Amino acid sequence: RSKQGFTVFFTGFSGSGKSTIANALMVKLMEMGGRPVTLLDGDVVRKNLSSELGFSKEHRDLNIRRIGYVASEITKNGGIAICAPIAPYTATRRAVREEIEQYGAFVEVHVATSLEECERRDRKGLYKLAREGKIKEFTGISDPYEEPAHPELRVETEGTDVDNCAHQVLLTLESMGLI
Ligand code: GGZ
Repeated sequence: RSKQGFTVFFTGFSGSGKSTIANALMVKLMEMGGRPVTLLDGDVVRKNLSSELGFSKEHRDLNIRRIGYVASEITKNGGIAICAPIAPYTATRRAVREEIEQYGAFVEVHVATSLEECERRDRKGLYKLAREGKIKEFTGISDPYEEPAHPELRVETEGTDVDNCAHQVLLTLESMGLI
């Protein structure tokens, strides 16, 4: 029945709310029981798996491929992987999708908070530093973000709270027969 593993792959700007929604989703999925849930958050992966990498296209791609590999192993073994990197490149996201779809479902969720809103919030002060040129190759400011054309779900965070966004992901998983 619903024993297939799957990966929920969030993508969006820094400060878009990916981590917050991913965490809320993790809690909901854990409460439901059943399959083990693993969160591969951007910062945590950068610290533990990709500490030598910077933010060039090559390094971002390598980072995403590593996340994709770990998520594919989790998916293969019937678990749930939740990934929350920026993942700015369409081709790299597609490669990860193809790798994971060999073993289970890939659910791409675009956290569609606008750049203007992320910069307005500037939770970590990084946009300010990027504008001042103190952080180079910053996504949205001095580096590209290729918006997903056909994600399984796009969530708007402006005017929608975290719990509602996480709930929308659950509804998508349900409609795909995954939970
Ligand atoms: C984008 C950067 C950069 C640059 C540091 N560009 O809000 P945060 O701080 O915690 O999330 C961002 C994180 C992005 O790492 P990812 O592994 O998700 O990126 S990618 O998927 O592109 O590999 C931000 C911080 O690292 N950060 N410098 N130049 N974000």
